[in-house]
Amino acid sequence: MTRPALTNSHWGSYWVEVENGRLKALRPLETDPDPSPIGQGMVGLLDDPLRIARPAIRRGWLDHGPLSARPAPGHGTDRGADAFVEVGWDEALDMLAQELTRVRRDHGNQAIYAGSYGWASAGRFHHAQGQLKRFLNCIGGYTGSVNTYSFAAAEVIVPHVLGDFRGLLDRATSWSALEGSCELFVAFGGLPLRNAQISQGGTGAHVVRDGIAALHRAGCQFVNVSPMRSDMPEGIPAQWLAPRPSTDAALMLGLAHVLMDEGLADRAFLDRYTVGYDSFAAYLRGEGDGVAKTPDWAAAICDIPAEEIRSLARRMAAHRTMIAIAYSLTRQDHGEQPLWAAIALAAMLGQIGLPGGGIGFGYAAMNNNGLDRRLVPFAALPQGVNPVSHYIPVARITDLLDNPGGGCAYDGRWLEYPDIRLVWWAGGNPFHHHQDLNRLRRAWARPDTVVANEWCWNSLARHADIVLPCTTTLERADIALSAKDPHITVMDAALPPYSEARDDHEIFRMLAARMGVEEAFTEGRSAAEWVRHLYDSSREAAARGGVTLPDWDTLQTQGWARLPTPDRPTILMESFRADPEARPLKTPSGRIEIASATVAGFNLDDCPGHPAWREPLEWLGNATPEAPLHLISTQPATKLHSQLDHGPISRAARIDGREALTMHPTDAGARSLKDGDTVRVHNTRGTTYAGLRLTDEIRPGVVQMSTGAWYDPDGPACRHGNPNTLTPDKGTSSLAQGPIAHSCLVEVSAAPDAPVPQILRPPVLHR
Ligand SMILES: Nc1nc2c(c(=O)[nH]1)N[C@H]1C(S)=C(S)[C@@H](COP(=O)(O)OP(=O)(O)OC[C@H]3O[C@@H](n4cnc5c(=O)[nH]c(N)nc54)[C@H](O)[C@@H]3O)O[C@H]1N2
Ligand SMILES: Nc1nc2c(c(=O)[nH]1)N[C@H]1C(S)=C(S)[C@@H](COP(=O)(O)OP(=O)(O)OC[C@H]3O[C@@H](n4cnc5c(=O)[nH]c(N)nc54)[C@H](O)[C@@H]3O)O[C@H]1N2
Ligand SMILES: [Mo]
Repeated sequence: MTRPALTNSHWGSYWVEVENGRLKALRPLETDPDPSPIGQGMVGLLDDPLRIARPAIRRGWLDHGPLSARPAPGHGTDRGADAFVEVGWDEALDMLAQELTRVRRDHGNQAIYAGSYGWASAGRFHHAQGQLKRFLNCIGGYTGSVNTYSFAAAEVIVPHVLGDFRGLLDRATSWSALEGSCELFVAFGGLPLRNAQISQGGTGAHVVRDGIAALHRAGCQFVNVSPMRSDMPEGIPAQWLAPRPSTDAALMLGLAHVLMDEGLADRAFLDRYTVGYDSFAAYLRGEGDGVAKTPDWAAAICDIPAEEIRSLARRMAAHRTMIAIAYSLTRQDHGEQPLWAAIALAAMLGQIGLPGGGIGFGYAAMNNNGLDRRLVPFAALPQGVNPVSHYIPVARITDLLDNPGGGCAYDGRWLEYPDIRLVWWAGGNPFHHHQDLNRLRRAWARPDTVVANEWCWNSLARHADIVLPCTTTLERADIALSAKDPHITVMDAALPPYSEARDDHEIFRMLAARMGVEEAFTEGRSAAEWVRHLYDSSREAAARGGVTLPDWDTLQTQGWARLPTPDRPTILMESFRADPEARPLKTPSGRIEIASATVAGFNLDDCPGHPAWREPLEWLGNATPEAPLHLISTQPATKLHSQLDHGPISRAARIDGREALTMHPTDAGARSLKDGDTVRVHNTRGTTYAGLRLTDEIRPGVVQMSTGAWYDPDGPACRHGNPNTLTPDKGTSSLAQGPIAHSCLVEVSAAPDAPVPQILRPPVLHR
């Protein structure tokens, strides 16, 4: 190979520089106008002391066998606190095969939970969850999960309203369609560029900074509706409206009331393209509950002056307006409502389907929302068929483990929780992503066995019984084929696997051989043959859609290629607007359902049949002296979730080795706290320690922490700054059951004697 090694990641494509067998640097691909520094966070990590070198078994599990993990009355397990014993691959896989056989025989396959939610790594073939699920389907299946932590509420409500969710997400009105036509961009949750560093499945070019700048140059005005002023890029002037967190639905209802009241709603659009406006309007007038949703009513909830609400509604009606909703608005209690209310508001403006107007979801949440791209159905590793019918909404994991035989309501159904005996995670980190980690940790003691495929000793690996060390993307050959990005990139094996680490695929192949299903699992292909097969099938699928991809050899020589841009900029729901009879939505009515008879028919008090205000579990409207501040836990600027938290980029942003907590100087003054202090952030669920950062770019009464600090438990506290020791573990509603991390009250106090973080030291390992 004459070209340097290339790699791709969720944070971009890089040329890989290796020196003396070690990763030296990652140089961004030359096509990237705005590369992310996150990639450099990998340097030094591939062979550092936190790398998992050999299979490891938790001491207690090894000594006493799986059933010992079940807590006897009066004492729990040491899962998460125990030492580990390193063993050879044969020993580890023999024990695991025996345990799988026992669990299946005694309890059935539904006793295996392998929802295994998480972002793993880019790469079409070496996708950890895909490999895990394919393997488990070869031996009779597993209990799985549906929806995401990102926007579960949207995934469930939007199909009732617009007939589809994912398909619409992929057809978001593009930056180029907005440029020159959008006059007013109202961004609920802002446009935080730090989040646009990420592109699921990889990217060759970060375009959001330029997209926003081009709109600004074309005369577009921005409104940043967010508790944080810094949610707008520097240099882009924006009106800042800072509502109380978790009250956007009320603000939107107030805006809708103005449109209705002042005759600004587009009746022709509502009549032709929507159903249910009349019952929504009756709710706005307060016909059922006696409460009119006026701007004054909204102002009392969201704390934006009523006059500002009126003036914004009039501006929205007078201009071509894009209503943009950050994903974060759906990760709060009743997270179904802000998005549904925003769709109703956009329908009242009558601009859906026009360039520059309508509704958008997740601009700047990731790089790939707002790209013009061909939607090619790339091939993925087939997962086979799962014979187990049990599943959970993904964020109900603690309830599942805690409450066998119980269940939950979900989208008009009742889901029963099976009795889980074995939990398996590959490519996700529940001790990063789940809420109320102290509660998860207690429930996590219940299963007999926990298995994790990981590459570093993070909080997931430390909470497992059987730890299987996997390779990183830089140690295996793959290909990045993201349906969300126009770039196709070769991912080279730039380095040999570290120590005894194996590819996830190879780990499952070795297990499949022990379980008598190797042929079914591999279909006779090696890993290299699979990568080639997925590429060739994808190339054929693309050709059928009129898109020519380079042949394998050409791609390997060039390293990367870019799909041609579509002829016309993408406009969400353009074809529906052009001909709603010929191209109806996939809703029962074929139209936008401002009110949904289906949702109304579920009879859920926490999610009625039209957008509505429901008081969140925790918000500034019910703050207490014990928990007077609203904590939002946003995405981290220096990494992707918990990935690379132990690397140089993430560590450089720490304050005394802990995550930062952002606070307004007024709130700090009231507590005699100053910038740089170590603080204790606490509520009844738990505590986390943090370093204080003062800024006037945050609404007083609101504090902010980024997610991703490796959970470092010390009793109910996290020494390191993981906000999920504080967040509540409740579903958005009995419709979607999504996570509600952004609805959380806390108090902040000085903590001069805070414990020193321990998690960046490797665990105790015996041989
Ligand atoms: N408080 C709060 N909590 C949140 C959020 C919030 O806003 N606030 N946001 C939520 C959201 S939107 C999300 S999507 C989740 C994200 O939660 P996750 O996706 O679970 O978080 P990651 O840290 O990305 O986890 C990926 C894991 O995969 C591992 N990994 C990487 N490559 C490989 C591989 O090749 N093989 C294997 N086996 N493993 C690999 C990494 O080491 C890492 O542990 O967090 C959620 N949690
Ligand atoms: N660098 C980086 N980028 C990422 C990720 C990462 O880990 N690191 N994760 C990726 C993933 S998986 C996802 S799902 C997306 C998530 O994308 P989002 O969910 O949009 O991201 P957040 O950072 O949680 O929230 C965005 C902003 O919403 C504001 N906000 C919070 N609560 C409220 C509220 O109640 N009302 C209003 N109006 N605003 C509020 C906060 O100020 C915050 O800065 O990000 C992706 N991008
Ligand atoms: Mo996410």
